[in-house]
Amino acid sequence: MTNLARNLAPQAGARPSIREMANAIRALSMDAVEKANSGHPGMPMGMADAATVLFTKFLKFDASAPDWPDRDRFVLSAGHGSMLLYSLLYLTGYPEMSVEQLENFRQLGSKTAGHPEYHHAPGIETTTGPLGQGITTAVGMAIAERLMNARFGDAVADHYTYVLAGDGCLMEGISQEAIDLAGHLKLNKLIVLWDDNSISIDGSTSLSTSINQLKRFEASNWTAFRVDGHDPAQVEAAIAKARQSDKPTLIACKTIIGFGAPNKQGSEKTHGAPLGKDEVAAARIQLHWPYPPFVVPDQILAAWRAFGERGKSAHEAWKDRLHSLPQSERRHIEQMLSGNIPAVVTEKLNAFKAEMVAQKPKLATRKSSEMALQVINDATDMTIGGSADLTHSNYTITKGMKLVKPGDFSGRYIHYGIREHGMAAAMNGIALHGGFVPYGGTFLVFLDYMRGGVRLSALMGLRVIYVLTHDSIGVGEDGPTHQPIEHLAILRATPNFQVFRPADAVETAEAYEIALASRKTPSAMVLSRQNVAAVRLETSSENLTARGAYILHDTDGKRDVTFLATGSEAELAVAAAETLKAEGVHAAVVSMPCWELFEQQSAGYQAKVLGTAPRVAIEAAGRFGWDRWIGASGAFIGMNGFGASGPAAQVYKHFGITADAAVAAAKKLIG
Ligand SMILES: Cc1ncc(C[n+]2csc(CCOP(=O)(O)OP(=O)(O)O)c2C)c(N)n1
Repeated sequence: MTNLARNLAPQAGARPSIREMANAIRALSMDAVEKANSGHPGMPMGMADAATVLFTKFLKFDASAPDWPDRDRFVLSAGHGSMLLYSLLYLTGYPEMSVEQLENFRQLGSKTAGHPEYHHAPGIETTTGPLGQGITTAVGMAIAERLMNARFGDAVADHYTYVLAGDGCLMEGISQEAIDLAGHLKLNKLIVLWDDNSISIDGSTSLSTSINQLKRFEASNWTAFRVDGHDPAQVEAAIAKARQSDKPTLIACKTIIGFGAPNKQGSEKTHGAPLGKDEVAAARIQLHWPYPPFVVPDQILAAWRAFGERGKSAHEAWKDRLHSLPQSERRHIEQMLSGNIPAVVTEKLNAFKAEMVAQKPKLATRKSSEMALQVINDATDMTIGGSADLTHSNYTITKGMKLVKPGDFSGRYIHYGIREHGMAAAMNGIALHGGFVPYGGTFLVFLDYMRGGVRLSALMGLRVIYVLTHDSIGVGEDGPTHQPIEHLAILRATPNFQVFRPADAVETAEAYEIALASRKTPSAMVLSRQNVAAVRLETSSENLTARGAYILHDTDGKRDVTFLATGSEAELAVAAAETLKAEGVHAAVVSMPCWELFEQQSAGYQAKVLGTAPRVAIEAAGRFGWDRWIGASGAFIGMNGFGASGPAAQVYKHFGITADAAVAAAKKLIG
């Protein structure tokens, strides 16, 4: 140890202060950013004191068991400050977060990605980085906690959800959706620590906002107050008070960004760039932190590690409580927490499929979806339904479903309000929390309003089911603002996302079966407003939708042309094939409810289904993406631009999406 180090080090034997423990976060953060030559030191340095209070005085966690279901959740909504989280995970002794990981901050293959990524390391509760997502995801987590609590009581579920959010999170529009919903539902176990440093990338927040955040939160039915974020006693008192509130709480922590960097603190210069060698050296002196980069003195590390173990007894007590429950209740809880859907759901869906094959109903697929959901919701209590104020258009509520209400979480249907983006992120939170499978509805066209959340469902690999009705120009009179054209393409372009556009009730039931079994992939059910004819007329023991595409209507050996169709256009393809048959032309129809699953089939299966004859694709949406299936010589019947307002049948005709057009296109190809 150098002389300087000796002079500045904490007294041997003395218990490190909150400030000394917080300085470990500051030093690790500035050193990691410096080594990576990229990253954001300002936020971790500014919020280190408040985070230290939270982790050492309140947060219920057991670092050796990061997945303990009743742990408190900590969501770093200001994901750019990822080094704050990585430092805390290292200091408290979470598995996999070694000092080497901190040294490899932002490097390829490390667990310490630029922004926290779910699955990269235990203790990272959610992926954050797109500002505003974290706080909204946390609302979903807090809802899930209350849902579990309402079912099984405090003995099983009784934890807080803490969020660290910055100015950016609170400026994003999605945060209003989150705040409004959380306040309305009285999510009193949700506590947000706001890094109230008045700085964002461009400089002072006064460049772009004059809002009174405390009043904004209060107006949304929150408790809200301001403290000095560098005064541990004030932060501690505030969190203690928040935990007693019967509403969610905002604690504005007035902080100095980059606290400890003597020449740069308080300025946007610390937000997203390394401090530089000289400033790091100056900060070491300012913070009384004489140790080399990435070295935390034993005494301070030991204190942190002790806090990492403090929750063990609470964890053990939770396990004991679980084990002392009646066996059937315990099994029920364990099954929900395992995430496995009970086998009875598939059995009931199979029976439903058989019924639909027998009845051959002409139904809108949104209606088929409602019927499938009825079967599912009756067979398992794991599903949590909802809609962004389109319940009776999306058909997402089923008989017997009770509503989730302010302060009453015994129900299982959420009126998310007109908040598509908030709904998507909240569903991510419900899925991340565990115990439940969320599904939520809106019109397909409003996918645009929730893409940020949808993308994170896919990136994180969450089982979230989007029920997206009114899926084409078949919407009719509502006109082009409500007629999705490009939305299937963007969904299909999203990695790790299953897009189902079922053709009838049987395919709809099959799609739900797959979506429920897809533990690490979100799904969209893209559903028609208008009635469609049944196309699956024969019983099949196999889930054909699981193939992604299959021959719906075969020829007798010879094939002159192949129609590829999805959803409401499958019946047009079948009609076209029948017309052609009468004229001696052999046309096969391939139903393609899920491209992503078809891509996963063997080359042999794909070749058999697609055949070698010319292909005509029919889908009442834009062409983007179809060329890969129809090939260079194929034809596409669909939309070239935006739709138009008018009765659905007339709009279809107007845009030339008809069986006759399919027949004509086929004949032209065959020559
Ligand atoms: C949706 C979204 N828009 C923009 C960004 C880019 N961005 C990252 S941090 C930041 C500023 C955030 O300011 P603040 O929350 O005050 O963070 P601080 O400067 O205090 O670290 C911006 C604009 C982003 N990550 N996400």
